[in-house]
Parts: sequence; C-alpha cells; structure tokens
Amino acid sequence: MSAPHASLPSPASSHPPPASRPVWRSPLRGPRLTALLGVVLLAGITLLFVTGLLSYAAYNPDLGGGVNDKTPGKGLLGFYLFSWPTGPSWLYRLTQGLHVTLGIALVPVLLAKLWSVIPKLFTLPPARSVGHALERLSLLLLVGGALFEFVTGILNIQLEYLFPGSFYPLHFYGAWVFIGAFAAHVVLRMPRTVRALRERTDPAAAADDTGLVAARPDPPTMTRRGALGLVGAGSLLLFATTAGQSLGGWWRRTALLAPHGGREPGGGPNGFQINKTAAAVGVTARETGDAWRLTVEGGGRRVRIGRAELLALPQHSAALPIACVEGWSTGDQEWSGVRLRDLAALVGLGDRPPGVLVESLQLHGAFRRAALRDNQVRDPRSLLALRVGGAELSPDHGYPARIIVPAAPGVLQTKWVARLTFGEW
Ligand SMILES: Nc1nc2c(c(=O)[nH]1)N[C@H]1C(S)=C(S)[C@@H](COP(=O)(O)O)O[C@H]1N2
Ligand SMILES: [Mo]
Repeated sequence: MSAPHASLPSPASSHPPPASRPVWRSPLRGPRLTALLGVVLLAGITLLFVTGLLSYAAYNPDLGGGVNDKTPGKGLLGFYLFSWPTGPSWLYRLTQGLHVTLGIALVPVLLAKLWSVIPKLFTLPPARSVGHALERLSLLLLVGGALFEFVTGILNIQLEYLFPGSFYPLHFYGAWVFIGAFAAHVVLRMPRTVRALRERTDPAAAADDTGLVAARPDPPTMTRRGALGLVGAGSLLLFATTAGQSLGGWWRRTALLAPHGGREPGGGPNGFQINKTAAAVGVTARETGDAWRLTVEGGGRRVRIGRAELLALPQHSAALPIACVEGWSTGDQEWSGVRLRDLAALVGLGDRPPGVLVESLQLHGAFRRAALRDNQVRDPRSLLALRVGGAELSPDHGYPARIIVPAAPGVLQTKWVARLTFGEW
C-alpha cells in the first residue's frame, strides 16, 4: 500500500522555511504586493486617525464633567486637538464624511493586505526568541486592532449604534491600541517597504528574506497588476456607493450602501433624514404641546418661556446641515428661531455669553443632554430652532424646539429642548 506514495516527500523529512509551507501557494504574494498595499494603508489609516481625532475634538470632550464624553478613565488620552470652530459650517460634514467613507473604502485594501501576509501570521513555531515573541505580539495588536476598529465602526454606522453608549469607548480605546501597534509596524517595516518598492521584481523564493514568496507557487491565474486593479475597483465601488450620504441633496440617492442613503423620509420641509423619532425616545405630544415651557438658567437667574413668547423674540435664519457621526448629512436646511446668545441675554449673560448645557424632554438615552462651548453660543447662526424650511419643526425633528449650531456634530444638536443652563452647571 505504500507504493503510490513512495515518490512524495514525507512531511517529516522536509524542512521548508515556515512561509513556504505548501498551503500558501499563490504566486502573487511577495514583498512588492505587500509594500504597495501597505503604502496605501499608511496614507489611508493616517487620514482615518486624524479625522477620528478631529471627531473627538468636535464632541467638546472636556465640557461639563462627562456630559458629552463619558469615556471612563480616559486620563491623558482625553486630550483634544483644539476647541472646535463653528465654521465653515460644513466642516464636520467633511471630516466625518471622510472618516466614514474612507473607512469603508479601505476595507478591500485591508483584506488584501492581510491576505498578502497571511503566511507570516501562521508561522511555526509561534516564537523563536523573546524578540520574535514581542514582534508577534505586536502583530496581534496590529491585526486585531485593525479588525476591531473596522468592525466596530462599520457595525455602528450600519446598525445604528449596535452598542449604545459603549461603541464610543470601544472605538476610542481600540483606536489608541491599534495606532500604537500601527506606528511601531510602520517604523519597523519602512526600510523593507522602500526596498521592495525600489526593486522592480520580487526575489525568487530562495532569495526571499521576507517569507512572503511561495516556495512552490501554483501557476498564476491573474497578474499582480490585475489583483491590485480588482482591489482598487472594489474600493472605488464602495466609495461611490457611500460618499453620497454625506453630500446631501440628489447625491444621497447614490448612497446605495449607506443605511441612511437612497431616499429621504417623507416629503415637504421636514422630509429629511431623522436619527431617532419622538416615539423611539418616548417624547409624547402631551409634553411638547401647549404645556411646554423652556427653562433658561444662568447667572443666578431663571426664566420660563413658552413657544409663543419664543416666536415673539427676534427670529433669525441660517442654512445649516446636520452631520451625524455615522457619516450621513441632511445637507443644508433653512432653520429659523432664536439665537442662543439672545437666550443668554434673557438671563443677563448677553455680552460675552458662556457655554451652555442643553437638556431635552427625553428622560433616557445617550443624546438627551449636550454641552456647547462659548464660541458655539456666540455664533450668530447658532439657534434654538423653531421652524425648518418655512414650516413648524415636525415632532421627529425636535418640535417644539431644537438646537442647531454650525459645524457641530449631530449629537450636539439636541432635539425637544426643555432646559438651557448657561455658564456653570
Ligand atoms: N433629544 C435628542 N436629541 C438628539 C438625538 C437624540 O437621540 N435625542 N440624536 C442626535 C443625533 S445623534 C443626531 S445625528 C441628530 C439628528 O437630527 P435629525 O433627527 O433631526 O436629523 O439629532 C441629535 N439630537
Ligand atoms: Mo448622530
């Protein structure tokens, strides 16, 4: 019975270098493919990191003792780049649209990169030395961190806060772990990457010191250029079917992949994207009806004011978008209502108004309160909006009154406002 097998090499007697184990036979693998994909990821992930940091800054994470940013134990990592400005009004639309769209479009590149180095991820023995063990541990953080950040990000935008409340700290801490491992990886692999890009041809398996080239490759079924083209086409397709959700207007119809793209909910002035409906958060018509009063506090004073009185104050308009952390935007809508700084003036803080804590009627849920910075209160386009597109706000867009602030992320644009506390809270 041994006759048919006699000519095959027995596994015990051959000692191929780890990466050339016969399972990984694609002739496409090699330092050049890995380096090309790596360079694209270096640029893309750097941009993801920067736009992620910007998104963090846009949350006013320092304000109000954990009102906006509830991340436990963030310590030094709670730093933010700068106080988020109020202009240009499309700023968060741009930075967060980039963050989300780029994150989605990079998925094929990330998968291709992982595929290109897969022989290295499964080398045996797992560790040859202490240094090798440390290197492999850092790769675990790198690959695990990348997958974790992409998966949590995509689940959050596709399934609308799958981890309510906890997405934020998961994605936040995951990002720091990942970016640490990523930076180390870039530094360690840069010389090899540069070399691979300079050399036009991949080394033959015998001369390969990267462990990526298959020792006994299968015959090729496509060229490396073809494979890269396929990855690029996948990325472009994802980009083209996602980006429209941040652009607003007609473009939203092109966002076939985005959960909030495609079509607008309903028609008329209030017919634009809704995050949470009034029913979903338990805000009832009784609370928002004639009995509703806005409480304005600050500077030791308190005023209670109804909707008719608010409408009797000077009304101002501003064309501003809502831009959600999920990447979608409503595009510019024409909001009108009372300036936040005029409301500060009601309690005697009109000259140099301080920041404000906004609380909604909603009793539970992550976005029922938000803190705005003084620059946001002072901007003449920052409104307690009562109307949109010339009509009353609809219940789902925050009737009787909602916050609208230029360039601020959607989560700070509180709906169904009940109380404004200027200054200390
Ligand atoms: N009270 C309250 N305000 C809220 C929210 C909420 O859940 N409750 N969601 C916020 C988020 S995350 C976004 S993106 C915007 C969306 O506003 P829209 O539904 O009018 O488009 O509302 C914000 N204001
Ligand atoms: Mo949002």
